[in-house]
Amino acid sequence: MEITREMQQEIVMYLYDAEKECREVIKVTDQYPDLTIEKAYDVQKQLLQRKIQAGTRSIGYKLGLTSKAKQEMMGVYEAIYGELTSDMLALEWESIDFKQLIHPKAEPEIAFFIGEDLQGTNITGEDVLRATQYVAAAIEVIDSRYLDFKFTLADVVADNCSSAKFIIGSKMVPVRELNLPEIGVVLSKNNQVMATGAGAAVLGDPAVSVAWAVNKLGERGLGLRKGDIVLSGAITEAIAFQPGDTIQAQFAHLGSVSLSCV
Ligand code: 0L1
Ligand code: MG
Repeated sequence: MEITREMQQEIVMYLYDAEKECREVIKVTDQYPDLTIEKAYDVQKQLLQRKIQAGTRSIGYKLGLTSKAKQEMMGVYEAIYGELTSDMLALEWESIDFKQLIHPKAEPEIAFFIGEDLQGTNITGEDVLRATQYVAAAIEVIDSRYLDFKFTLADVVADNCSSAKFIIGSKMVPVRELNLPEIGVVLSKNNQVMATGAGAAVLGDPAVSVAWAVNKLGERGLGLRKGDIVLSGAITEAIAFQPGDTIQAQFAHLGSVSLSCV
């Protein structure tokens, strides 16, 4: 069954309301099994428009499913992208309110600060490095709107790739000073190490991951703009947290970034 414009609008409001009301919902493909990935990106874009109407702003992109482990777990061979909005940006010194989320998880990522517009369908990791002003440590909080964090690829794309919040560390480092695949990170919860990894876990190189997103955006006539922030993908598995928990990501060369949840 073709997913019509009306059906897309219905899906947009279904996901918009679930996020706003902090409640988990049955995945979209249970009702619309014919939702394709391309149509799911259309839904994602319309969901963003709805959020912009409500007062937020687009400030960049995030990559998901960038590790081989996560791709294999979902039986897919491609990453996905979602859009970051101004209301997702959380500050390290302000606690995250659990009541505003459903079942959040935290994952360490390298954030790129884009210094010049970048658009195309043949963009390489080198092109991304040239267009990047700084990189910084980041924690992304993902919070799927779907029951038990279970979904198909089309579901998660429509749901803006589980995006919820992100926090950026205070140390901005010129990207040319770093070898991104070799940057190590230790992810801790309440001072206990939960996971470790290195930048190479993100499609071999976080810059290659960002290039993948630019090429994918390019196919839709879109691209990165000067000033965009890009979260390049999770370096370790995502860790669930609850009120009272503190999560810290300690990066080599980039310093640390943390979140506390109340
Ligand atoms: O940022 C991410 O890696 C999440 C992508 C969507 C998959 C998930 O929610 O685990
Ligand atoms: Mg992520």
